[in-house]
Amino acid sequence: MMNKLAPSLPESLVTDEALYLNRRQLIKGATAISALSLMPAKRAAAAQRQPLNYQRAESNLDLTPEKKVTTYNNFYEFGTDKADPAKHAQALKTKPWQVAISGEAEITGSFNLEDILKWNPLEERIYRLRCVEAWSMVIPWIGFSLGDMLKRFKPTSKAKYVVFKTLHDPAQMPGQRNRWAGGGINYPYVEGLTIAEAMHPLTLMAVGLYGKTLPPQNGAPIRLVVPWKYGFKSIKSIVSIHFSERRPRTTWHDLAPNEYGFFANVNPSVAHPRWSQASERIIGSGGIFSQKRRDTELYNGYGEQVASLYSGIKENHFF
Ligand SMILES: Nc1nc2c(c(=O)[nH]1)N[C@H]1C(S)=C(S)[C@@H](COP(=O)(O)O)O[C@H]1N2
Ligand SMILES: [Mo]
Repeated sequence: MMNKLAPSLPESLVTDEALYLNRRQLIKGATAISALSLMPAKRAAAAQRQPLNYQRAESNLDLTPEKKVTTYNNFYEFGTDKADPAKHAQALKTKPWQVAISGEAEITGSFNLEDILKWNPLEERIYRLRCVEAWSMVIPWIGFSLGDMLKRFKPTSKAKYVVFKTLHDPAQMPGQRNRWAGGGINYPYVEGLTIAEAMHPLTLMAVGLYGKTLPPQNGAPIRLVVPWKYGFKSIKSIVSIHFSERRPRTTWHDLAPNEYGFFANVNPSVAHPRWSQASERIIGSGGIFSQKRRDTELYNGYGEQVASLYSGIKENHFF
């Protein structure tokens, strides 16, 4: 389904980096103010995405158009507007990239993404994404099971939780420079899963979407995707993974403890304090006046696979 009202990205916005840098040279002599007006953030060269080799997936879900997936984003490190990440994240430096492994595991240390990528073959996973704001997408991710990666580090019996952190680099991330620009979040963004959730085969470490490496706005070069939980659990641009004995503090829970819990499993019958979660807007399904909705499913439709994770849990795992 194409969205006729969606603005299309003009060719002028996707000029390659060399050309863009040449333009910068050309305007060097201009005054700062006119340089800025010639180069609004929107004109930043789109980050180059590399094609990936991966095993394709079959799915009968209707994919969200790629343009929507890469222009309607939540990545508060780059601003709180849905269009901000695509505008402000293009210069994010994703090479070289390292992920630090620490805590309750036999093997810890810093690992290059290039090496991590050699450990497991890449596969496509077509998953629903349900944001806590009551909109949804269907995204063809490319990655590998988080559990397959974590097993290599031999977590100890004390590893009850896995804690993830996003890059903290205010020089690259304008949302981290002040509270107002970054939506009030105390950076770095932190998320966590129980060890059982982290080891579940559906839990994905994604490095690509739509056949290519992730664009920065979607969490390049490596991000989490937990399809049965609200989207805020799926932390982007990960630089640290920590095995912990204790439940960590997590970003959205810290920000509004009465609105966002640790588990955040999708449930249509548990309303957010300020809105219903019973249904969701399908992003890319039509224009402002014709956008379709669907009923939200328990565990976002993945209950058959994941409900057993919560059978022994007494606390409210829907919060
Ligand atoms: N570091 C970080 N990760 C993040 C966020 C964020 O603001 N910062 N937003 C979350 C939210 S609310 C959602 S819905 C998803 C959106 O992922 P997408 O932009 O790839 O669709 O990313 C999640 N991961
Ligand atoms: Mo979200």
